[in-house]
Amino acid sequence: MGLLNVSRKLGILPPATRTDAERRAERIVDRLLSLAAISEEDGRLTRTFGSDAMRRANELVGLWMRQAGLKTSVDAIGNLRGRTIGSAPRRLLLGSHLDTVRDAGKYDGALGVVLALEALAARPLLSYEVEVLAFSDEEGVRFQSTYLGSRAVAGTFDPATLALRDERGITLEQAIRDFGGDPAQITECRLPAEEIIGYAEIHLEQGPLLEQLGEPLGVVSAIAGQTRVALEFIGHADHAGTTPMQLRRDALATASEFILAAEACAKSVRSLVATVGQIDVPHAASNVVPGRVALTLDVRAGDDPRRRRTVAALERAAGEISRSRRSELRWRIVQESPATACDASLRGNWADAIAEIGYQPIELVSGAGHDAAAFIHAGIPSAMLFVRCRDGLSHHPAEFVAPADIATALLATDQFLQRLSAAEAFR
Ligand code: HGY
Ligand code: MN
Ligand code: MN
Repeated sequence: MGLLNVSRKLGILPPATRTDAERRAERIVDRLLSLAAISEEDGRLTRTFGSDAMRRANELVGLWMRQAGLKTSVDAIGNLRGRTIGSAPRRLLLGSHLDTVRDAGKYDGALGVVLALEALAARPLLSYEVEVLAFSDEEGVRFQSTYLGSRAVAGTFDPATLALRDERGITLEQAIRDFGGDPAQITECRLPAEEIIGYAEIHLEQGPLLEQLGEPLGVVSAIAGQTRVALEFIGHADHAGTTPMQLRRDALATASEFILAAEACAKSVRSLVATVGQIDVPHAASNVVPGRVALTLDVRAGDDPRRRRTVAALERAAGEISRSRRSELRWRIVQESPATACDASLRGNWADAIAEIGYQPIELVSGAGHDAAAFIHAGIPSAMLFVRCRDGLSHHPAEFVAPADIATALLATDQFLQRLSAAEAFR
């Protein structure tokens, strides 16, 4: 093996040139624009689990994977997977999610997949295999789930979630079949732990810290825990014109009192956030007192006992408000994910890679959930690289990551892969 190859294997290659990285970053931006045009809604980007838009996104990204020299497949839960075909006994998992929230930005999820492919397109000589994972459902928009795709790969998929129903009453199980997957084969998505070095994810920060610090990159130390609740207040539908105020059991007024109580409660608890993101008044009409209201509650904190205490307090508050208005409360925890710490060794590798290319390795906690949490829950070493985003904005169509910061993230990823190769070669 020539000196160049040995040096490459040992990860002591000088970083690719800035100009080269900026050229590659342009292709990433072009691809993100192409991907953002694949939506299930006109005029805005929305791609939810099992949709035709997800199928078309898998087709396009699958083509890019094959252009990067990867062997592609779609697994039983709709994850698109592309892997190098070599003889190394272990593999690094790289990836992020292809599903989006409604009216989403172009970078959330997609950046991690497209940037990973760009890093591999440079055909780095590595002492391990790589598998790029483009997950089928991280946001949980359609089923109020989280990490469906990554939990399947990590081996922690809960079969009970197959019974979750979307707004049309379609079960997750049926949606998987409709997409061409096989619920009975989901356990086959799992990779044997002994084959996995770990999971690495590149993701926009979705917060303002890096921009405030004037740094393009950060290393995630931990991912906040989250609880997702489905609530329903059941009052009584009545005529808006003839029902006296003191006789009403107005479910929307009850929900409104709860929403403000949840906001006040979260403001009083340090390092915790609570959000009612969805509210639905079935059979709503302007001249009908709302009889039923369904809403979602999302509670996040880096401290799990604090989050759980707050969720319990909010359930009590919802019950008290409901009783005071002669209504009934239905409260169902749909999903819970504990706070997770990223792997120290992989975090150190990201930090060294960032320092190698001349930047400060800022450490920060992620308030947003990420597929990396599913791997950490399964005991698989995982770490994330955060990339600065404008105004910290995300889950919004104006979400933006500067091409120069994408180029910097690419240089850091090149270094991360090479450093890991040296460590794996001498393991
Ligand atoms: O909701 C989240 O934190 C992530 O964007 N899925
Ligand atoms: Mn998101
Ligand atoms: Mn995301």
